[in-house]
Amino acid sequence: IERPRASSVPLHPSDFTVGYVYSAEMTSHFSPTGHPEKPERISNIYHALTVARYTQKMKWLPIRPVRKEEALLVHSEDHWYKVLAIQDMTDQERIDSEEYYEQLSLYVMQGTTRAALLSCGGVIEACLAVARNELKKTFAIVRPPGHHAEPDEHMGFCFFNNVAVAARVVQQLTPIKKIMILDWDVHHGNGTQRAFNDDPSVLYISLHRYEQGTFYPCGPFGGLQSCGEGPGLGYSVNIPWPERGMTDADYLHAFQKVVMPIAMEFAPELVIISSGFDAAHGDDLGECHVSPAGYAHMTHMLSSLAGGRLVVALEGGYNLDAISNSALAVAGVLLGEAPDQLPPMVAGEAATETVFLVAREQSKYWKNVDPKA
Ligand code: 6DK
Ligand code: ZN
Repeated sequence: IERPRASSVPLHPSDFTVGYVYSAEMTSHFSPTGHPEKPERISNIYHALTVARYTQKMKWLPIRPVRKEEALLVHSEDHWYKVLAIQDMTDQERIDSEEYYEQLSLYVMQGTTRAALLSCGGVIEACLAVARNELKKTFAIVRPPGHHAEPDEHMGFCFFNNVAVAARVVQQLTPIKKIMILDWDVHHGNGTQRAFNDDPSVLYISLHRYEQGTFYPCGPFGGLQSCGEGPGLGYSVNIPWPERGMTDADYLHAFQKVVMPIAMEFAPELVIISSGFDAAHGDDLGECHVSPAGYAHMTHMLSSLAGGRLVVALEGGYNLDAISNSALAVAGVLLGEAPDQLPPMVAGEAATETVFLVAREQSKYWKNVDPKA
């Protein structure tokens, strides 16, 4: 039976194939003195998607706090209580601990715990909806971000590792076991790699700036030779850019030579994008030049995996216009629009050299990767 498809006719709930998570409640975490990881990051993205009439074509998924048993699939019990304790701190305790948090690149306030719980729960719900085949694709517009949060440490604007916890919950509650996490945030997701470093069931691939000792998170963990350990050897793939200024051409070159060949060989049942938009043109922290069309093309390529089961979870991204435009382009692809055509372009020398070195390293583990490419 044909249903009318005029845009003025609201979609029947069962017609939705794309969903999103957003709640203004996650604005309860903010720095009164100003900080790039601010509430407007998600409210602006949500506003842009609404103005573009995208949210009305997507199913809104209710958000809820992560449960303790879920968080403990990745985090220690100490860590859980460490984050919960933030909401019970007195003003004096908060002043006294400011330096401690600053050392970890964190700020905290009373509403921090609530926002962190919701952000993680939101990504869980976005992943479960796709893993249970209720929706094809979802976009989790959440904050605070998660990919730096380690099993026993909060750091780098992150409290719970939203994506890592969600991947574990999916494995526990659904038949889906093989999950790929593609992290295009400009920073290395040390927490996510740590969570799955020895686990072959979760493939972690990250493209990030890596100037050892100077670019956050600074350690050796994001290097191209950090490929996982034990049974997980080969299931962590780092593409470490040696300098600022990477472009669409550089990212697409890495996708062509390394990301997609490995992804196709791994054959995930679910793809989660740790989607920071801080490699976007105009981002002061990332200092790179990925365009909205560049993000659209990467999303489109990843949509070809896992029967189209794709979750986009927000991580970083600090230029409000850049993140809104990038999110719009990504959401357009989720909704089935073709990515804008990119102009002719070639990858730069630094990126070409990096991708070559990564391909050589990864060809030890993946027969699809050409070591000379
Ligand atoms: N601090 C992230 O984007 C977080 O990966 C990045 C964390 C960077 C910490 C070091 C740093 C600043 C910079 C400017 C002003 C204040 C603090 F987790 C994500 F959000 F995704 O650059
Ligand atoms: Zn980042």
